[in-house]
Amino acid sequence: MRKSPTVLILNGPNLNTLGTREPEVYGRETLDDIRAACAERADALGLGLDFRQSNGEGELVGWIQDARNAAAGIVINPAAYTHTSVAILDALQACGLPVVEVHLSNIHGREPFRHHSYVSRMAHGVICGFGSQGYLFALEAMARILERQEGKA
Ligand code: CA2
Repeated sequence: MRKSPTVLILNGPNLNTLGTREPEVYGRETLDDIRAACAERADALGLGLDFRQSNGEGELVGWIQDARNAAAGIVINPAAYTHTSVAILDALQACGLPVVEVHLSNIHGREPFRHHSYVSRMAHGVICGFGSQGYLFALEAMARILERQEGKA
């Protein structure tokens, strides 16, 4: 039987404290709630899931480098690093995997400094403003991208 392709979902700084403050912006769910919903959806889509969070830019870069040999695609909410990190952009570009960027909030309706994302430059697509549901949309989108890739192989 063919092995399910693994999708790596990466979460950036402070997302480990989700559900504890600013529920009007980020919702009431915790990152563990999102992890559980993603695991269920990945299973339904025939995907393996590796779901991680780090507060460190270097750790995220390391995980992206490792994904080259361990995952079929990356879904990433880089959190504040979205707006600052050329290192994460470079790592994503170098790893060569399809990337879907996700944000809980609509970054374009917020402060001007959140309107620019380094990652969007190379992402296949960006989902923002749908709260935790956005992660499920991102998984659906990744499943389609991988299906299309497989069709070409
Ligand atoms: O909307 C998103 O998903 C963001 O990536 C979240 C980041 C923010 O810097 C981006 O501009 C948009 C912030 C994550 C902070 O996580 C929190 C956790 C608990 C309570 C408040 C924020």
